[in-house]
Amino acid sequence: MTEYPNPLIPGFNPDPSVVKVGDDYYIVTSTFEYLPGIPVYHSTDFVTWSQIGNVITRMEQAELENVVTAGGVWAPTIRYRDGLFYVIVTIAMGRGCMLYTATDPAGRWSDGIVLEGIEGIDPDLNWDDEGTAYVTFSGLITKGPDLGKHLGIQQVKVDLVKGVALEEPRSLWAGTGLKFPEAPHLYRRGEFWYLMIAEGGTERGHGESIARGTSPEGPFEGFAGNPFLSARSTNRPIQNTGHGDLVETPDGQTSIVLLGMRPRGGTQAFSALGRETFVSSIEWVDGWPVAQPVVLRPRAGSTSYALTFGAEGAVVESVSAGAASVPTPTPALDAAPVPVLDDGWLAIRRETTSVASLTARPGWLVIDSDGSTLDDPRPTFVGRRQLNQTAAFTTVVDAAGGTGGLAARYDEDHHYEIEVTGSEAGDAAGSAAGGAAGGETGNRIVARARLSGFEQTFEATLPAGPVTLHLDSVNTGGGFSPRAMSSDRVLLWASVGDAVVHLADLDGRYLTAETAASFTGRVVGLYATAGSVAFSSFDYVGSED
Ligand code: 6LW
Repeated sequence: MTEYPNPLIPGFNPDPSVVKVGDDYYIVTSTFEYLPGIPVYHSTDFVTWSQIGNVITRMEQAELENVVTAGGVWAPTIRYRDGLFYVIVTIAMGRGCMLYTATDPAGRWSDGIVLEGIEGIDPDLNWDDEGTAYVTFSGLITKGPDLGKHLGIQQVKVDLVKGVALEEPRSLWAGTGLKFPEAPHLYRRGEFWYLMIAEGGTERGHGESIARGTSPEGPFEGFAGNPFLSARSTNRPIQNTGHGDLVETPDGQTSIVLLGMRPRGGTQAFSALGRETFVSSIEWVDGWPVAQPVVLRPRAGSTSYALTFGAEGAVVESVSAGAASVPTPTPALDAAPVPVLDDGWLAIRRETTSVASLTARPGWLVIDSDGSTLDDPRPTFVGRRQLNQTAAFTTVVDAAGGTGGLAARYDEDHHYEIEVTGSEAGDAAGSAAGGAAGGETGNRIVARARLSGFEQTFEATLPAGPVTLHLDSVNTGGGFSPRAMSSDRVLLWASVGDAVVHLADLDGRYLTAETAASFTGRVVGLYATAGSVAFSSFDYVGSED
């Protein structure tokens, strides 16, 4: 049994689904309100993974402009049949059950069609021997007067071309009685059809259960060993394990690709990175799956990359050896007429191209503010996933024309940031407002912690010129103290030449999946809130310290 790395795909990558086509493996994950949506990761050995594209690259594919936070792109399933890749997904509190197709999983993916008659989440797609397509889904009602009601695991036969259910949903199974039976996947194995689901909710009670029958429509008989996989009530480093998908790995074994979290702190309470993608192996005993515990097996060494913004787009100046086995900056999907950011950058409820320009000022990424701030649902922000438990992000910013900086974000209510207002912008704003900034020279630096209605700012000044901004996520040092109960500390600091200001040392627990609870993970990136702000680099160094 091969020991594959864990996390398999680090950072904000929940609800993984996997498909094997020949010797190639593809994994997709959830992205909620972020665009581009549904990253596609590729591997041939199940060890080295790279992002080859995204399914949702155009606004009109998903209509996420006004989707509520914690809604949006939930739980895609990727499948392949007769030369075509299919991704079926719920746009929760939005368009509903959507189907996208592509001949090349790197893209371009279709505009997508709504599958009418499927009310619920977490759709799975499979076909029987006659080619009848089945969508099996979790009957959680996410809108209307029955919001929150759960109908168990449901199924419909569908016409994939017309985009309609061919029957009223049938109930298949409600699991063992744990809350939220969801994430169903249907598999053919030998004489049986297996219906695997997640149960217990996506938090610490999460687990996987399975049932089997001789027809894809059931009836299904539950496994006596359910839930056959769970980390609940254990002290394993990887918790919340569930929402899995089965695949035959290169070692010839069955493996389960699933979500998990890595909570830290004295009581394993807070997960900075959110829900990540992990893998574990399965043995079949008497026709039922026996799962190995999901073991922490991080890749050796540190992960790092350094980006500069040249005329060709974001130029990768360096990538560490470790980073070769995790998502790294890749060329943009579409052969764009102008340089655009690579597939690993994310924007919020809008496309990255509507936020950042690589041509406005050669050698710089420029963000023009539209007056929004990070408290707004659609800020002018582009960022990347934090990939490691310990991480250092650095950027160089010229804010002579505005206000902007570097932010760590879970959602509009939970973010920490450090920003610069350059002297020209500060003079203009200060004079106009008759405020204190007027007449000052140099850069005004503000660090801000914004948490669900609370806000704290920290201020300093630095000499004029481009400012280097730092956002570090560091280990609390362990032990048992109020500080050690948290996931990490977030340090915000800035420098111009030899002048350095350390503005804030913040408790990271407020930017974790358990606290923000908005389904996403930690995304760190660049933003502007006034005028026009330019960034010349974006560097990352991460480790599992
Ligand atoms: C997803 C559901 C879940 O649809 O959380 O972990 C929801 N499981 O299956 C959003 O990620």
